[in-house]
Amino acid sequence: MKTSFTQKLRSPSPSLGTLVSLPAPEVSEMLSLAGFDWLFIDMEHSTLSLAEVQRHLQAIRGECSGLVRVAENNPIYIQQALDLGADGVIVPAVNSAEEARRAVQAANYPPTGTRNVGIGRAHGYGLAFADYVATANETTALIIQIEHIDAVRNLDEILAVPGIDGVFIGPYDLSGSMNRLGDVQHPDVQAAIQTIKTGCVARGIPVGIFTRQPEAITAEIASGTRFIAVGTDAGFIWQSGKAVVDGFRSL
Ligand code: 3PY
Repeated sequence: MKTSFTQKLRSPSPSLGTLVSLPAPEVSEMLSLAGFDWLFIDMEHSTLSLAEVQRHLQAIRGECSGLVRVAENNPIYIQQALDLGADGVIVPAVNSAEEARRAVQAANYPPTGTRNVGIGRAHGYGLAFADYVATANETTALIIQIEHIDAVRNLDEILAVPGIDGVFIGPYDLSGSMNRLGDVQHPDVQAAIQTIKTGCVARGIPVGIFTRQPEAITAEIASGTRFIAVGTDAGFIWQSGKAVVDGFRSL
C-alpha cells in the first residue's frame, strides 16, 4: 500500500516536493517519475480547475503524494480537493488560531471536524466509501501556511490548535507582509522564518518551506525543515530552455 503523506511527514527522512501550476497532467506524471516525494498542486496562483487537478492526481505515479493548495481557507474548497483524492491540502494564509481551527474542521470528518460526506474519486466513486471515510482523518494531511507577520505574532496560539499535520512557510508572502516584498534573505524575514521553524520543532509539528534554490536544501534541513518544495514546473521549463538559448547566443 502507498505510503501516505502523513506517514512521510512523520518519517525521520526529509521529503522533497515541487510546485505544479500548468494544466497538463503529464507534468505531474513526469515530476513523479522524476522521483519527487510529493507535488504541491497550486489552485491559489494558477488557472487550474478542479477537473484539471483531478487529472493531475490521477497522473501521479508510484509513491509520490499529491497535495492541493486550495485558493483560500474555505471549507468547500478544502472538501472538494480532498474528495478529488488529494493526499492532503495546503491552506494558505492562516493568520490566527480561529483560522487554523476552521481549516482543521473542514479537513476532517466528524467527530473531529465537520467535513461533509460526498462520493468522489477519493472514495473510489463509492466502491471504497466505508474504508475511505474510516481512515481519511488519519491518512489525509492538513497543512497550514504561515506566511504573514500577523501569523508569526499569533504563532503559539496557532500551533496549539489540535489537528495540524504540518506548517508550510510561504517566505515570499511573509516578506511582503513585512514590507520587504521578495527580499526573503533580509535578516528580519529570515528571523521571522526561524521563529516559525523553532516554534514548530518545539511542538513536534513538521515544518516545510518553499525555495527557488536547490542549493538551499542542505541549510533548510539543518535548520529543522522536514518537507521542502523546490522550484516550480514552469520555472524548470524556462530555466532549462533559457540555459540552452544563452549557451547558443554566447557562441
Ligand atoms: C510564498 O512564498 O509566499 C508561498 O506561498 C510559496 O508557495
